[in-house]
Formats: sequence, C-alpha cells, structure tokens
Amino acid sequence: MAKIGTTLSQHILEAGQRHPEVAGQLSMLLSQIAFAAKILSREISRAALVGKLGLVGERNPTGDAQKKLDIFGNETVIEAFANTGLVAAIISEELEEPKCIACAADAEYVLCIDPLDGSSNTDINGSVGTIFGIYPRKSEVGKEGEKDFLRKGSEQVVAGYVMYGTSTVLVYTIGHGVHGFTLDHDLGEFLLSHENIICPERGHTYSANLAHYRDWHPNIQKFIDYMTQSDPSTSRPYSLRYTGALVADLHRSLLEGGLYFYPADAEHRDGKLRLLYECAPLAFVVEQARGKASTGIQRILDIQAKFIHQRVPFVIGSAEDVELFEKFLTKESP
Ligand code: FDP
Repeated sequence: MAKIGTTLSQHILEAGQRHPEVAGQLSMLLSQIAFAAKILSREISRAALVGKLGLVGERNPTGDAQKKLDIFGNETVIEAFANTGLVAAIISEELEEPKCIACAADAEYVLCIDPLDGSSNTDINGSVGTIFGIYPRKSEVGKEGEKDFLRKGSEQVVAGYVMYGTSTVLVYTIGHGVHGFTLDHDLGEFLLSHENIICPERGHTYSANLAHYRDWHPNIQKFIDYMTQSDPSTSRPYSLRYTGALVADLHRSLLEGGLYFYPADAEHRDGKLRLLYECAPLAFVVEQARGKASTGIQRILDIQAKFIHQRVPFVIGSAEDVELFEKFLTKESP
C-alpha cells in the first residue's frame, strides 16, 4: 500500500512493478500528462493577469467558441508530447484531424485528450479540467491516423482527468483501481491524496443542465420528477449540483456518489459530449471505481467509435443511480 503523500512518479513506478504489463512507457506517458497539467494549473490560476481570459473569436472542430485557454491548453499538451517519442498521434477537441507526431513514428501508444474541459468557466474563476485516454497504437509505422482512434473505450490502457479547482487534482487508472493526487505547488509535485477511490453505490445529488428539461425524452423528465420527490428512505429529493464543467461534476459524483447526465435534446440530437476524449476516459475511471457510465442504453466502453469527434448521450456516476436512469429511459420506471 502506498502512503498518502507518495509522489505520482513513485506511485506509477510501484504500480509498474506490480503490473509489469503497464510498466515502462506508460509511466512516462503519465508523467508527461502531469507535466502539462502543472503548466496548465499555473496558467489557469494567473490567466486574468496575463491576458489569457476570453474568446479567441474562432470555433473548434465541433462548433464550440474557442477560449484563449483552450488554445493554450491544446498547445501545451502537444508540446509536452511532441519530442518524447511516446505517442504516435493525438486527437483533441481543438484539432480537426489527428495530429501525427513525426519523431514518434514507432511509438506504441496514441492519446485522446480534451485539454480544457468546461472552458465556459474560465472567465468566472470556476473549475475546469483536462481529460485523457491512452490506447495501444494499432497502425503500422507511417500509417498512423484516424484508424488508431476508431475503436472501443474498453481498449484504453490508461485514462484519467485533472481538475483545476480549489486545488489541482489528478486522478488516473491503469485498470487496477483509481487513485487521486493533489498538486503541491511549492514542491511542484502531485502527491497521493485519494488512494483507491471507490464510488459510493448511490448518492444524493444529480448534475444536468435543466434548461433542456422540456426537450428531453419524457422518461428522463419522469426521472427528474422522481429524483426530486421527497422520500428520505431513498435519499430523495436529490440536490441539483451543476458547475458547467463535466470534470468537476464527475469528481463530486466519484467521491460522494450521485450522477451526471447530458442526454440528447433538441439542440444536441446525439448528446453534447464527445465519446473519445470526454466520455470513454471518464467511463474507464468510473468503472474502475465501481461506478457506471452509459448512453442510457449502451455501456460507453462498448461503443465502437465511428469518427473522432463523435458525440453520445451520456450518464455517469454511482452504479445504482445510473441503473435507475437507464430503467426510466427504457420505460421500466418504478
Ligand atoms: P464546455 O462546453 O464548457 O467545455 O463539452 C463540455 C462541457 O463544457 C462540459 O464540461 C459541461 O458539463 C457541458 O459541456 C456544459 O454544457 P452546457 O453549457 O450546455 O450545460
């Protein structure tokens, strides 16, 4: 058992000794994620002082207005990996096409990343995050590209997120439990603060954008009506907690139980969230912590991606809460 305060590097090293199949390059990959996260943490916290708040005036490949910090986050991640030879290609919310890394033609992995999740929160000093998922590379040398990413989330070997909130927390899984590290800014190190996170079987909060209530499937409306009725024996009514940043809302559900959902609505016919760099990595983390993640009908990690910026309806969190959402959606409501 590692001790609270163990550095991330030490923890990864020990995990590699216990699980040799994930040793070696994977620990270096996580170290680079942590390196990029430290730079982002610093820049997010001083963005208002160095002219990094606000919009760029462009839209990203899936149509979202880009913030200056979105661009900075994307450049930071790419630079963190550009000269390492660790990943052959990267897809990101901010990149139209996969970015092939020239010096890493024979790298063993590919990276899916949302450098700055919840960027609408940047200008109000709200929480934001980074989400990442790493897959073994599939393509032959020189043929890396989209095909490396069109696969199931269950093939991920590492996934996690960083939450830039009142503190900066990095949470990761290599398929053997979920562990959280808090950044000690003075030491410049991520230190173990949440060992072996287990998501409670059920919670008492839900996170969703209720502005879309009238557009949701009637069964989802019934779910909300049920969750907000009073019945102390089932912890109801559930309280609404919605920060506008998936990572922050998910972090709460992971630690305290509850669920987050973003279903299809009139504006988002396939849901809003992106399968490869938002839903699948978080699904891997939550399942490793004994929670669940689905579209409401299908397990997220079983979905075969069809294109890199694919969107899916999404529900994630405590196993019993997610199962209840699924039951309502499929009309087996109590
Ligand atoms: P954002 O667009 O600000 O990056 O797609 C990501 C996301 O934020 C999630 O982090 C967040 O939960 C959701 O979208 C917020 O969307 P709404 O503003 O439509 O509620």
